[in-house]
Amino acid sequence: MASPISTEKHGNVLVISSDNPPVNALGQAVREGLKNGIEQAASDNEIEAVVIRCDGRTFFAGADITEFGKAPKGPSLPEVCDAIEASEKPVVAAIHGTALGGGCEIALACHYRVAVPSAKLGLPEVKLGLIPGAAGTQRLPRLVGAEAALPLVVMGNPIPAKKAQAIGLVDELVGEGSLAQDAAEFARSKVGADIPRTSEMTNNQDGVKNPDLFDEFRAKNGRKLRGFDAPNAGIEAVKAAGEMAFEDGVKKERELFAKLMGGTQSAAMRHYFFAERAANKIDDVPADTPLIDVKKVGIIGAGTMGGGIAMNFLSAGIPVTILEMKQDALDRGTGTMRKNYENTAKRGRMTEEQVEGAMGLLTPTLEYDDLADCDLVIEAVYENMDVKKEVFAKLDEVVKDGAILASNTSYLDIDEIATATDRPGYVIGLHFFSPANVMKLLEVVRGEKTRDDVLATAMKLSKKIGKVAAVSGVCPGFIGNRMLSKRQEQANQLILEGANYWEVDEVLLDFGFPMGPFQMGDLAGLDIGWHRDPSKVTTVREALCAKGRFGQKAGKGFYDYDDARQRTPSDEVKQIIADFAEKEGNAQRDISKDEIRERLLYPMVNEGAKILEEGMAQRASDIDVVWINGYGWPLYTGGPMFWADTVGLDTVVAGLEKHGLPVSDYLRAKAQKGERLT
Ligand code: 3H9
Repeated sequence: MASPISTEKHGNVLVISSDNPPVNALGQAVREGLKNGIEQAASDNEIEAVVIRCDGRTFFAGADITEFGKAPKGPSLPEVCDAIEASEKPVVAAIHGTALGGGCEIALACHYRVAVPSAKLGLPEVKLGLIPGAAGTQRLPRLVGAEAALPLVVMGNPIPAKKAQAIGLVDELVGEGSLAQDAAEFARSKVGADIPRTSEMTNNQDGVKNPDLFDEFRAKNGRKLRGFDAPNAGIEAVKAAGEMAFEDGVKKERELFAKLMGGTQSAAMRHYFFAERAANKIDDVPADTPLIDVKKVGIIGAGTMGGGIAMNFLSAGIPVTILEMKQDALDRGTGTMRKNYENTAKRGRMTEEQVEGAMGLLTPTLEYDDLADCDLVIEAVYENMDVKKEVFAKLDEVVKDGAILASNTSYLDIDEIATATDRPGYVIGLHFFSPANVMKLLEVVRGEKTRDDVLATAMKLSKKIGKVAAVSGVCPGFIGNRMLSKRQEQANQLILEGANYWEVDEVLLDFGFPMGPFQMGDLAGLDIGWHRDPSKVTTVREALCAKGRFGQKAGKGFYDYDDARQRTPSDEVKQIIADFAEKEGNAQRDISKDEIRERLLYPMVNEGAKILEEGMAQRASDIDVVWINGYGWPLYTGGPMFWADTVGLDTVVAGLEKHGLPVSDYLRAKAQKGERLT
């Protein structure tokens, strides 16, 4: 097979090019080719300088993740980096697209880095539960200092070329259209100059002079990093870079890297990386399905949900017409949207111009007719089948043919909604999660008659508005809420059997969720869907509402809240629960944290298995995508399905049986055959 690496002489400069689509991952053949290219440059007397560049959409986007866990073949990435750095002829990295992970490490091993302004550089290994493993944690701080290196290594977010230049990671910005020529010219200008080798630099001494830097960084970012192993290893490695000789630092990095690579967190996060990408693909919809051009979006309902949904499109530069029934509701809704944008601007994440730009794309209206020329209309009205059907019948009447009609329902039957129209093929569910302008997940609900182009367009659009999409079939609650209801059932039951509700929350917090079910209820409002009759009390939740305990907004729900929203368990609620348990004749007992965890999570796995069996999710990993992005399931466990595989399906089945909970045939069969869900 032809090598993905080619070389070409441009006078005294050898240009080494990689052509390994889609992202120039540094697989075996690429590494071999790079090493050969450097050797060729060394042995050719006409050559005085070298440029390393890539064809296609990006510079090397990292090591080839598909090779992880397999026996290493050919030169390792650290070897290739060392060979580049050791070159006696200056080597220049010519960067476009994204120089990520191993790609950034290649660039760090080069003697100079030039980039186009649109390029991004970064070390995202932490997002795969790893740290850089080709001396990135040792070379980067030597080049840019420990303080500037820490966020790159520990948080993993790439930075634009301009910022990279400001911290010293990029030497020169060059024209978007002339990278190859400019890089060669730059390389030529360095012939004869002393060669700057990153491994010999000493800018990392800032961390030695001020060792508090590391603890301060940890303290500042602690909340975001809670539960993850890799970020701490990253901090340790950057610290080591200042304290150790390069070779020793590299050894330290390798030890940390190898430990992470062998651990479950990295396996889980690598699973998630591919899961997110797989979720965007629909098995029976061809990749080349023609898309519907969505140039204008209509939203029905300017409440919290409708407003949040609208913001996604406005932020992506797509004009939105938003409809309400009454002027004051419309004004309130658009006012909230503006306020949200302005708050983002205050935090420095948007400019005033961008706020005005987004709001300028919004057209508020009270007339259905104004939705006529929209390519996509999403309704976000009250969750009631009759109301939804009425809205869809009206839309069918006024909106142009060929437009997509979507419902944001979180559990209603999309197929039934579609019957209100004469175009069921154009009806789809787009279930956003609250706050819709923030939450990453979009559950795309495929109705029985939803057309391929409608579905493919929804998936494409989700990417454009920065969402992570997963497809669900039509079933009550779809993937996410259907599984959530099983967890909630157990949570409600556990507190009637003697578990304290704050312990139930704590078990999930310890597991890695941002909050437990009772905290979540308090945050969302316990009065959602309440019948508003304080004399009618059939559940603990209704009993709380009857006493005005509506949740955080009322200062009291399951918990009492102080002015700083700190929560404490409430004696009143304890009594309410105790009274309820007595009335229902529930014997009280001590319930261990293990039992709580198993009873909350195993039934979710069981429901996930049923969802798979019924074909409501295409693949187990789609369920993981839903739970990680929509419900705070900890990423480092890989999602409920991957987690169940890690625990062992036989253990899950045994646990369900021990607690007297149902086991689906599908799950039992998988466990018996020793198979995995993912
Ligand atoms: C590393 O470097 C370790 C080293 O420090 C040490 C080693 C010793 N490998 O995301 P997209 C595939 S760790 C293999 O849809 P985009 C991806 O699966 C690595 N495959 O495109 C998809 O395949 P498919 C550190 C990869 O334009 C296709 O490429 N680097 C890799 O939205 C297109 O991807 C990273 O973590 C890979 N490294 O985004 C960067 N990357 O079409 C990971 C992508 O079959 N990559 N693929 O579904 C990314 O962040 C994004 O892919 C990127 C492009 C921003 C580059």
